Amino acid sequence: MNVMCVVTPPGQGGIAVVRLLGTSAEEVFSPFFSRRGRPGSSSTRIQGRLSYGKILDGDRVVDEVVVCRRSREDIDICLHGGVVPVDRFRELMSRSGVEEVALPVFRLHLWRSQGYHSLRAEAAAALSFAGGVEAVRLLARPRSDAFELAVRKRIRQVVRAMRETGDVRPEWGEELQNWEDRLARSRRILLSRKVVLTGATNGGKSTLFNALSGLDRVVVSPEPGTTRDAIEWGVDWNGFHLHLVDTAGHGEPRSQPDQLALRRTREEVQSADVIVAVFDGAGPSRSMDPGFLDSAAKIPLVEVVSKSDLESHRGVLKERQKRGRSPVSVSSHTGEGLSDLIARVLEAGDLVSPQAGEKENSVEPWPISARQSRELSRARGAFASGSLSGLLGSFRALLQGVPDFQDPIFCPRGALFSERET
Ligand SMILES: Nc1nc2c(ncn2[C@@H]2O[C@H](COP(=O)(O)OP(=O)(O)O)[C@@H](O)[C@H]2O)c(=O)[nH]1
Ligand SMILES: [Mg+2]
Repeated sequence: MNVMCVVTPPGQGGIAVVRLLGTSAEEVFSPFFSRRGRPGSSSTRIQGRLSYGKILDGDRVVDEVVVCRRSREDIDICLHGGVVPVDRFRELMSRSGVEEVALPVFRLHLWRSQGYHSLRAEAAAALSFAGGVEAVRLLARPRSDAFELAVRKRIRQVVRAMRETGDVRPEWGEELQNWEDRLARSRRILLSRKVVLTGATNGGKSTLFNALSGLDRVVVSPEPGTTRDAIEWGVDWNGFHLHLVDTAGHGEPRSQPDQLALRRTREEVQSADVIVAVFDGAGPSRSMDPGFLDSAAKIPLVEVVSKSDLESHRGVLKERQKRGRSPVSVSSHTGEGLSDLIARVLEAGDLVSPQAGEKENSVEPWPISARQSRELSRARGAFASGSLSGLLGSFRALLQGVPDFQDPIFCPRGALFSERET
C-alpha cells in the first residue's frame, strides 16, 4: 500500500512538500517524472538522492519539482507551493492508487515502516497530542512494546489451540482483565481529567478558579449570581493535564438565565472526574445544595472551606469537621492552602506519577487507545463465549488497525484539538 501526505502547512507558500511512502512508491511516481533538459525524454529515473525535473501528466507539465529520494519506499516531492500544482499532483497520485492520509496517520505509517511495533507506533503518533508531561512519558516509553509482545504470544497460543484442543484456556481471561486494568490506568494519565468547582453562590469559586488557573479571567464580585456560564481552562498540575471548570453557584433561581445556569452546573458536576465542593468561609448564610452532590455521589470529591484569611472561616471549618469531613482550608487572596488542594485533587483523581508514587502491586500502565480498548472488549466477549476464531480476530485487529484520530488519546480535552472534542 502507498500513502501520501502534504507535510507542509496548508495555504500559499514558497514550496509544498508531498511525501510518498509505500512498498512501490518509486514505481508509482517515476512514470510522471522527467529530468530537466530532456523534455519528454524516456529517462524518467530519479537519480541519486536529489533530482530536479518536471512532473508530466501526458504532455502537460504539472510543475517543476525537486525530488528527494530517501529510499525506493520513501520519497519527498517539493512542488511550488500554490494550491493548483499541489492539487494536480494529488490528483495524479490518487489516480495511481495512492491514498492521501492526514499527517497523524501518515506518521503512524512512517513509524511502522521504520520497524516500530504497531502499538508503539500508535503511541508515538499520539505523542504530539499529549497533554501534560506524564502523558508524554507514558507514550514515549519503550515499554509499549510489552503489550504488543503479549498480544502476539497470545495469538500464537490461540492458533495452536485451534489446531489442537479447540478450547479457550482459563488463564487468558485473567490476562484480559490485567490488560483492562492497565488500560484504565493509562486512560487516567492520557485523558485530561475534569475538575469541577461547585458550591453556593458567593463562596469564592471564581476567585479560586482564577487563583488555581493563574488567570484573571473570570469576573468576581460580591454580587450573587455573577458567574452564569461554566468556564473551563486547562491546567498542568504535577505533569497531569486537567481541565478546571468554574460553575454558577447553587442558589434560588430568580430568572430563566439562572435556571439555565443551574442546569449547566448540574451537568458539569455529573460529568466531573473530581468535584471540588466549596464551602463559604465567610459564613453559613448560603449553604451548599446537597441535591447537587447526591446526584453525583460516586464521583471523588474534595471539600474546601474558602476565605481562610477571614475570622469567620474557623467556625465553618469546625462545622464541617464535626460532620466528619476533612476539608482543605484555602484563601485565594493569600494563596494559603492552594498547593494542598492541588495535591488532594490529584490524589482523589488517582493521578500519581507512575515513576514517583508507584504503589506495590499496582499495574504498570500501557498506553492504549479507545480503538484498542474496543478490540479488547470484543476479545473478552469472544473469550466468554469460548470462540477461538473471535479471539484471534480481535487480537489481530488490535495489532493491525489504524487508529481513529478522533480518539480521545489523540485529542485529550483542552489539548491542541479541543474543537474536535469527543
Ligand atoms: N477575604 C476573602 N474574600 C474572598 C476570597 N475568595 C473570594 N472572596 C470574595 O468573595 C466574593 C465572592 O467571590 P466569587 O469568587 O465571585 O464567588 P463565587 O460566586 O463562588 O464565584 C468576592 O467579593 C470575593 O472577593 C478569599 O480567599 N478571601
Ligand atoms: Mg462565580
